[in-house]
Amino acid sequence: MNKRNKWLGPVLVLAALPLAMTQALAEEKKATEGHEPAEVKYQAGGSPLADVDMYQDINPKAPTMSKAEFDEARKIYFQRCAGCHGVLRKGATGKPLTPDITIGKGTDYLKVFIAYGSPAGMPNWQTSGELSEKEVDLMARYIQQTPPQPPEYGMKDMKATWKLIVPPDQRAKKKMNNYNIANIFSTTLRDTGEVALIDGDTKKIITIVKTGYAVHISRLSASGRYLFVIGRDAKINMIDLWMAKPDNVAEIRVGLEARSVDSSKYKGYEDKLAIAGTYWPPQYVIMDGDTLEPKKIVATRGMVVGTQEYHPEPRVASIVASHFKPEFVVNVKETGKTLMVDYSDLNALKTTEIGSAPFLHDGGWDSTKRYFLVAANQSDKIAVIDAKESKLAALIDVGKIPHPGRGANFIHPKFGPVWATSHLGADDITLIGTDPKGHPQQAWKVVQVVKGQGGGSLFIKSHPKSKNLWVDTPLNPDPKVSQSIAVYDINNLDKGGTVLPIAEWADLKDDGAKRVVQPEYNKAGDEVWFAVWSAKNKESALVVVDDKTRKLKTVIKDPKLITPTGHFNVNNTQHDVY
Ligand code: DHE
Repeated sequence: MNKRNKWLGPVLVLAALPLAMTQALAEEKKATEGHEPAEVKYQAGGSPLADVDMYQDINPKAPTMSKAEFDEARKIYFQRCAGCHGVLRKGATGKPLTPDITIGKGTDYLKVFIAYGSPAGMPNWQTSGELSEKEVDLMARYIQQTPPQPPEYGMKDMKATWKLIVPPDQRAKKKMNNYNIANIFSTTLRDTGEVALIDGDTKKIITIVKTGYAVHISRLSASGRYLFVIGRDAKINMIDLWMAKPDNVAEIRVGLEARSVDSSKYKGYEDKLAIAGTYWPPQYVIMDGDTLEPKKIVATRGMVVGTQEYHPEPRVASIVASHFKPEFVVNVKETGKTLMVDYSDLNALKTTEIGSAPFLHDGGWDSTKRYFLVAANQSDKIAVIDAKESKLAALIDVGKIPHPGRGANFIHPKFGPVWATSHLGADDITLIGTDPKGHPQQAWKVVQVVKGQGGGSLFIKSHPKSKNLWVDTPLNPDPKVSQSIAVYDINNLDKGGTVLPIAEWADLKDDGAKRVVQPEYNKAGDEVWFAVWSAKNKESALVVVDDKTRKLKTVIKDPKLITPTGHFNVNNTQHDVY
């Protein structure tokens, strides 16, 4: 449904609403302005908390619900709503939906809002056909009940799920296969809960490894031997790439919902520790890097930067390992704090807390790996963390909802070294100077904004050996834009981008969504890989493009390549090359 039709529903219904309700809706619109439909769609992914038992009390002021109705509504809430409104409904990027607010509004008001959405970004759940009238009524009553509280998850729970499949002393002493490990791609098969390990040289699938539910990202150990994969259910799989056929050697569930994992990279600590951050409970855990045995759990609940109000569920977003100190860089979303966690002594854990702006999400290193640039996405800012000095180097205003993935580093012909991000909420490609010594005038300033194909971008990429900058737009509402990629000449950005019809090149048999997502280079830096992502009952593919000629090189298709999304090159992920 296009944007105009989408908002026609509320306009028609507003005419039939009492004045008070019309005013209330207008106020609501104003209060939530700034939320972009692409961002809302992105965050409305299912949460594994839908199937978790929770504590529930009863609010006599809330409308009645049977237990069966409540359970059904709770499931829908965690599948569709929790990503924006929070597990405890205290508000995250969406508005708070606690009974003190919702009971006053009443069932009828809430039904209209859920059914028709708002121009500020609340999806039109009923008119889009996503929810039935009965389900909308259910949800309107549900959000007036006391929010159910998912359980905590501590050391005992983690230990109960920890499996050491092959202990370190029983593992291979040398590489037992002939694969060029550095050029393997770990490809997320999102909806089957697996990763496909693909040989980057031959483009053949080496093996498919079972992982967690709605698998999310892959990261490498410092040596490049171990691959860590995390699912949204907070299950981590540790895959040994030295095995004759790479497979799991350890696994653990570190919480009830998660997105990020990494391992120690500082000299002397290579492959020693791993870390994962969870969305629920809001905490991170440091594990043994060889076995995934959990060692130390730290909660992230606390005060929001600026307002200094308590937040009960600040989720752990991106985590990277510092190259300058024995530290993990842990970005806590809702409180807007970056924690520099010194892992040299887990019994006397030292943490430097750097406040910047709420809604820290994804980010990447500059080319020297001293500065970590992280998007405070709903704050429309990029925070620059100096990993050498452990302080905030800058907080930069950028366009709407920056979303860099890890971003892209390259040498700009005029401004020297820059790092670039694209945006979910704008068609900007924002370039930030990253060289305080050589180019002090440009350092931590937006030096150029290039026009992209449109909003709905998630990932941007370049390579030290390339002259190209690749920008995806998988969440753009226009299929022409979401199914193609724009590529720019970094020496002539003013010329504008060239659009390549990646999904068309994939030549898929089904008429799926075919979203083109995440440019990722091979080790040599002369090929760029893209996922063409369709629903799980439709054909998907990976498309490989020659970086120099920008021509199609290969299409990788296989019935087992179901819902491929992220694809992580071992060398580039291990060494943070982007
Ligand atoms: Fe991601 C990175 C969170 C939806 C593909 N995603 C990240 C990171 C976070 C995050 C915090 C940074 C991790 C790090 O560096 O340590 N992602 C979230 C969400 O909360 C969100 C918005 C909603 C959800 O329901 O999960 C979400 N992500 C998605 C998708 O729908 C994507 C496009 C497809 C998929 O497979 O799920 C997706 N996210 C990715 C990828 C990366 C990522 C490919 C890593 C990029 C990289 O280059 O390293």
